Amino acid sequence: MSTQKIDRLLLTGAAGGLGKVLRDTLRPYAAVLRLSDIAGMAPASGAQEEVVPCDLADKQAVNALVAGCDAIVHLGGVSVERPFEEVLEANIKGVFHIYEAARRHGVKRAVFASSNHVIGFHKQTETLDASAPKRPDGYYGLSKSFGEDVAQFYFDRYGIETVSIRIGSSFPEPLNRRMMSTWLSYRDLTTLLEKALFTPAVGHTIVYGMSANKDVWWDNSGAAKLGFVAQDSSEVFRAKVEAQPPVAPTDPNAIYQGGGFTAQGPFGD
Ligand code: NAI
Ligand code: 15L
Repeated sequence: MSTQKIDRLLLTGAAGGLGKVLRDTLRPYAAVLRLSDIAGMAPASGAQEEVVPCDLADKQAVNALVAGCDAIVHLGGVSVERPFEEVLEANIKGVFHIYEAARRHGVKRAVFASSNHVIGFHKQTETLDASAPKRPDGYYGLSKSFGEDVAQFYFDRYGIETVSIRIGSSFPEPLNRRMMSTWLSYRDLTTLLEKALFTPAVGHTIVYGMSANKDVWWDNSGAAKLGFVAQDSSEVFRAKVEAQPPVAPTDPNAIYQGGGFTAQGPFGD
């Protein structure tokens, strides 16, 4: 565990599945954790927490949210495939507003919760490193691809450093066969975030967010360069997952890295 502490760390998406976990596990790394979401959150527990509701689509509100922060872990936004207009507001405008505010307030380090859906149309038979061509598998994946480009731009133009983590599937345990490859434990997520926040001179680095699973599709040497060593593996859940009915070879969940996301939408036709 790092002994370093960030003075004030902003965590967006704090009311979400990962946000609730990280509210606890990131505590050692910040003197003050500023927690934000559009959804309701538990009140601040003591002076080490600040709870600041905010809609990421509201540029002025995001500007005020970021004031006084020293680093940002940006998890907030739509986290599944949704109609483009929803993704546009929360994710595309949202990530732009976060980086604009970071620029205005002199924030020098961010971590962007990207997703495997940036490369979701690659086949499960391929092994990708972080430089593989992007193949977003929907509007959500497109928004994460845009977010990575925004992070690169704000580094090139303004020197704001970011680690973009293409998270696989971060849940208490893998929920299906595909997640045997993509699973990221909460413990490994926290370690990866620690490395992303404190490793010097990362520029804009893209890494994959996965545990030490047995059958994987990603060469995660970028994360290793940050000093990340995963401690967990989906293997301990194999018997439970393989007790599920088999997946047909024609099912997108058995073909594409992005699984079923590749077959969602269009919406509203
Ligand atoms: P989640 O959906 O549980 O949490 C996202 C949070 O963002 C929610 O609390 C939601 O209220 C908030 N949000 C949505 N729109 C907002 C807006 N306009 N303004 C402010 N807040 C808004 O998602 P989860 O699982 O916690 O994921 C966190 C981040 O990690 C997301 O960005 C997601 O795309 C990314 N990610 C997560 C993966 C996973 O396996 N859990 C995999 C890949 C990426
Ligand atoms: C994601 O990007 C989602 O946020 C999460 O809910 C999972 O669906 C995950 O990808 C996945 O691909 O399993």
